Amino acid sequence: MNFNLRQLAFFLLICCCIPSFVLAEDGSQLWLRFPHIKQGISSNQIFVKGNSATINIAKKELINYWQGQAVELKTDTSLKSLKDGFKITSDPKKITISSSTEIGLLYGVYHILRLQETKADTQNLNITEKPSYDVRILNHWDNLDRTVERGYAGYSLWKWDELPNVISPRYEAYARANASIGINSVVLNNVNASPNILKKDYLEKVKVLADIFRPYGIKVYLSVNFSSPKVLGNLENSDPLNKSVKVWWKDKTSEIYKLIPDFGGFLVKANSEGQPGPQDYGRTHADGANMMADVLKPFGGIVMWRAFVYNPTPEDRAKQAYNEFVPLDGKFRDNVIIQIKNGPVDFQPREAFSPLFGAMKKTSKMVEFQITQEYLGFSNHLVFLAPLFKETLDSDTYAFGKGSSIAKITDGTLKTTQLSAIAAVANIGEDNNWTGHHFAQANWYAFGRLAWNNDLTSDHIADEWLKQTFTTETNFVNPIKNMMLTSRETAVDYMMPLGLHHIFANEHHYGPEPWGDYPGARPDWTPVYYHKADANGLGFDRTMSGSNAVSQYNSPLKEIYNNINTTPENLLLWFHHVPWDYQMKNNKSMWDNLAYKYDKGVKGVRTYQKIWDQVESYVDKERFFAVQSKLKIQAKDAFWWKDACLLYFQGFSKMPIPYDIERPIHELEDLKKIKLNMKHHN
Ligand code: GCV
Repeated sequence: MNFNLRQLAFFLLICCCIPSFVLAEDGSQLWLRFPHIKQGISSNQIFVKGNSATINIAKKELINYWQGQAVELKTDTSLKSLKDGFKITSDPKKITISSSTEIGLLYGVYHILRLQETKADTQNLNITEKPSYDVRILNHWDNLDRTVERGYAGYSLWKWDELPNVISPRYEAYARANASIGINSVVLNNVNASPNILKKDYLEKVKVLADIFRPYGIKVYLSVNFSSPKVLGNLENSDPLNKSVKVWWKDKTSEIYKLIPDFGGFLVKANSEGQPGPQDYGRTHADGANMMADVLKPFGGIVMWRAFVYNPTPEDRAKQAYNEFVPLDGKFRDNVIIQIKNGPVDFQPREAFSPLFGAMKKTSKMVEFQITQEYLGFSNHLVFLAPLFKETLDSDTYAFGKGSSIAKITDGTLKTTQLSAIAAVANIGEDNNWTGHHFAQANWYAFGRLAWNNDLTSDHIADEWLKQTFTTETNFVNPIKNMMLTSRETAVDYMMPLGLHHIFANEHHYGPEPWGDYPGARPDWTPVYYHKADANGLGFDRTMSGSNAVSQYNSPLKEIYNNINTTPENLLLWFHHVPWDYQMKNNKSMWDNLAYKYDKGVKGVRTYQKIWDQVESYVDKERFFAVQSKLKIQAKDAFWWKDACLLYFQGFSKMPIPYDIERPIHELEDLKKIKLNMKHHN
């Protein structure tokens, strides 16, 4: 900025008179803002050997932003057991970051910058960090036409039409953001994969992205379509046991590795929701996955094979992945990892964890979370997902007795298998702020931080993110952190409390449609299939006398879930068909509890609006108003959910809405007429 003296005086006056003076921001800098820093240390305060691209990035970050002591970056092969982790020690004059890898040094640099920006102590450091998972991967559901399936932040970041010639600066910014939180792998394209991604011209575009990402420690993976040999190679079929199919994959894989020597491998959605797969030829998921694993093996690549399979059979959808995959345990190659959604249905606001995690002891397994808010209000609702991620990771499967949490099963602590990985469906798009809602950035951040260290608490992650993304002022951080930490439960309350699930409007999944029962549609794609409301009660009976999904859990969980009195109340309607007047622990009926939960959810969002308005002076105008507007939408949606669900279910319960809560403000018939024209890209 160039000021003349008068302007400078005016500027200073404004800064002094309004302590909360903050410049406009569009969120494009994510948690890497460094608002008060003009320059960091000089290059002669950095001691490091070598000048690889990764080392140069580390130096640049220090020169731009680090304002503390001198820094020594030391590669140290004795730290191999930390993998890409690092050690940081310090004295008042110097910080030493050591790692056995260069990317570990860069992670260490981001670590001290994070400490600086969160105003943590940087004087007395004695830190050792080792990543919880080897593969910390984002799954983009980006199509080649740049639409993003379940994406709510604009078009895809990948400008396929312009690549490989035109390079968007956002490719590097994206890699940097990921590296700053330890994400080291990326699947570029949708699991509903176009075979075209494997065409030569697309692979050349992929290579350019891989080259940009490499110095940031990020490997590229691709989702592949199982029919590729037939579609691209004109083969008779894509049968995994057909010799020419194997040769096709072998040749294609060599072609990829010639372009991208550190290519990560394939992600596969097979025989699921209409996608082709080995079962089209009477083969198993293991036959399909192993065929690909064999061709990737010589290059060090892996196959992430998804367990998200279900068909419109009379069998409970929640049981199908387990039924399909458990008999295949022990049959997968060691470079295959089964990617399992956190719940057995589909990324619902709350699900019981998938029982597959507690089974398949001879097979590598990884969690797939969904960062993009397909079932959580898109990019309109403020829902901080760390508590959901933690709930899954901390769930005890009892696979090896008490203490067999999903975290320990998947991160190698309970070592039964080779590979450790964790994935999440990205919420990133072309929007200036990357994620649509400013607070949705926190979910990208939270996934990365938990993939790095699954012991971190939601509180810690929210705290870090807020301080870097907004301000370290306690009067801002404390109330807003509290809002974030309660926001997932609030969303569950106003959408689907007590274990209700999948009562969303058809296809686009925004808003309620508990009455949804579409003539001719697959029953497992209708809300009535999931809530089963009738004159007797509400909920899906998955007990031994119902679908018997409880039997897929290890003892004592199967017994706990089988018994209505011991089932956690937040999963009651997931496992039981519960009478409307069933007395819950607070001595109120299930119906009353349902009503109070919906009301609590609405009240929660109304409170968030007040909390947000009270911190206006701490936030730049642009982001303040953007979040304020989104909270208004969220509040209206919460009312909509509450009224739609209570008025509809009341038709069965025939019980009054408790008189001490707000009365409905909608007519059920009007709500039933709402048909949103939302795009759903498959
Ligand atoms: C990529 C859900 C979503 C689909 C998604 C699918 C999956 O069904 O609605 O859009 O497809 O999950 O995870 O494969």
